[in-house]
Amino acid sequence: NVAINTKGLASFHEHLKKSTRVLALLGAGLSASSGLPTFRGAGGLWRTHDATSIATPEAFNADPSLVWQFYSYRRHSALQAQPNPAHFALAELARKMPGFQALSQNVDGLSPRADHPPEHLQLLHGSLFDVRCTDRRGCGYSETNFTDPIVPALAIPTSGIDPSSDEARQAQSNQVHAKQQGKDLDISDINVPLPSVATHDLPICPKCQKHLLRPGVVWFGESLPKQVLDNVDDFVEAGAIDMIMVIGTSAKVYPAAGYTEVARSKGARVCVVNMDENDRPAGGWQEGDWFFKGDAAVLVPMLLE
Ligand code: BJW
Repeated sequence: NVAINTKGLASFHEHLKKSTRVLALLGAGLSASSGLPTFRGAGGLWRTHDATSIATPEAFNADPSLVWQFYSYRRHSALQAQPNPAHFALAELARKMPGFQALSQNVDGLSPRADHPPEHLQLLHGSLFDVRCTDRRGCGYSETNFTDPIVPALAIPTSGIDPSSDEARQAQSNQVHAKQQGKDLDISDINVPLPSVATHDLPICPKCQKHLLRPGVVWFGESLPKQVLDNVDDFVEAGAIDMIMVIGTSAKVYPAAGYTEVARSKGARVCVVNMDENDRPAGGWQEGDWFFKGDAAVLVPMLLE
């Protein structure tokens, strides 16, 4: 499934060899061959939901049970998944090239688990495994938490449904079907009814013991972590950039997508790795760009070898 222009590969390798300051903008396609669904497009996580009905603070305030179930499922899937050769190749580049920074939009923890040095990895959209108190007036509690499920009520997809209801029978049959295929229930399937989990059974802050915890990810309308933005700005301001690799992202979400144009303004050439040639870098194609079509898990190790 790899359509690669060998002339392009040679010129890419030649340019990489001369490069000392390189960015990589990473998206969900990087983790696709680890078995984690992307967000948009066919098979995407949000195919049956409006993104804004889940990945916003308003959605969490309106229905924390729905939103926590979505994230509990995502935490579980990410923990089952393994980093793929592309995560390892990027981690290796980070160890070899002091002027390399990966700007990851992924919250799945696979780059850290591939031993990507943290000082070369900016988690633009946070992590599924950071949780923090929702109290706005200053509890300030946060922790890294890999417990799966994070609370017992988020364990069983059918819990909370009246066991005699049609909903429960449908959920049960979907679950049996999924289990027969060796899979967990697919929560993004609209045919899978979600139980309602009582708010008091959701993760509660252990410090204030009052407010809910929330996933430490960046939702629409929220600012990206200040320290992360500062780190990226410092890198950009430190000098010319030789190249930005744009890997497995639809480049539709800002400010992340905008880093391609920022890098261009510092002289960078652009290399896109994507299954879909319609997913252009923000600002469009320019003379001298590389496009490698196919699976990032195959292409990235070839590009970085
Ligand atoms: C493969 C493959 C394989 C498949 N190999 N490839 C400027 C203009 C317009 C709007 C804005 C703007 N600036 C800010 C905004 C508002 C908003 C925004 O961007 N909206 C747009 C959608 C229009 N941005 C924000 O709100 C951001 N905050 C912010 O800017 O604060 C200040 C501010 C607020 C309000 C107004 C103005 C300023 C925050 C954005 C947070 C995004 N959060 C999410 C959810 C995180 C939690 C979670 O995971 O649930 O982050 S949204 C979701 O999209 C997630 C992802 O990180 C992000 C990007 O998705 P990604 O990774 O690109 O995935 P896909 O599915 O879209 O694409 C996958 C790609 O892989 C495809 O191309 C496939 O072809 C490819 N692929 N398999 C290689 N094997």
